[in-house]
Amino acid sequence: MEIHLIMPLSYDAVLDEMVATAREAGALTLEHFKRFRDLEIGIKGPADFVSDADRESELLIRDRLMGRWPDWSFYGEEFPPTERGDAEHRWLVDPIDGTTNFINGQHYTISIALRRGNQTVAGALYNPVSDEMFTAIPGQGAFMNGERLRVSQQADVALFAIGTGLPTPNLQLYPGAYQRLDAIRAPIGAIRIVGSAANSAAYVAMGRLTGYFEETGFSDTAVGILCVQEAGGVVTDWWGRGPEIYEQTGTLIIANAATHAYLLEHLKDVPRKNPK
Ligand code: LIP
Repeated sequence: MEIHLIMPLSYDAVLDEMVATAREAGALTLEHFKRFRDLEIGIKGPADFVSDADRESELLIRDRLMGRWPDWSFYGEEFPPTERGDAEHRWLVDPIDGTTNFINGQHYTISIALRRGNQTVAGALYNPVSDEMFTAIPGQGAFMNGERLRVSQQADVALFAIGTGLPTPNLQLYPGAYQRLDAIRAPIGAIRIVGSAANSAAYVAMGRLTGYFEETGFSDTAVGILCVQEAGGVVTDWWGRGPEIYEQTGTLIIANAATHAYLLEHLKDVPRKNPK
């Protein structure tokens, strides 16, 4: 009888390439970003300003990674997916997460996840403004610029710092966003809107936030989720369910254990876009 073994692959060298690629995309997008005040004189509208940078960033990442691993499929936010022969591996990329921040000259991130089946097997998340590179491989820990990350151990509710996103123009698409602030606000220490879902998750992994919740896209958060899990945090949907649900709905709690328990308790009954 023939026996087929699925060999575990080492993704260390792949991660090195992902990091180099994220840095290149960071340098490219920063060139656009530095000119955000041109928006005041109307050379371009905000949508063109950010979409030029977004699209150039995605093309750079796609060309570089697909040039190196031509059999792996590519899913980015800006262009239709590129399907390739390898049935297991695919890239999941957000070329600029935090587009509203970008338009306003504030921190944004570039997120590159490598998925194998339904697992994220390597992740690189780069904030070019602060030059912070977050990396993770399952079982090997999460790092920021090479330094090991641990989530906050804070268990005092009065000192919780909780991140979220807050839609402004498209409120009908995100029902309940403001009610949720009301539901969680007292007696916690702070609510912060970082403006990039990916960056918010990275902040949880390193303890700048004790927790984060939102209804958002999985391509924004895939790397951040892995970083938080590797840094000792908890990731579920708003009712405590796992990736089979939250990867579809994006209804996420990403937090240390104490903040996670608090958010589960306070979010379960507030309105949301995705049905329970
Ligand atoms: C958005 C984030 C924003 C978050 C949204 C979404 P985009 O991604 O930047 O902070 O609140 O849910 O993830 O549109 O900038 O790629």
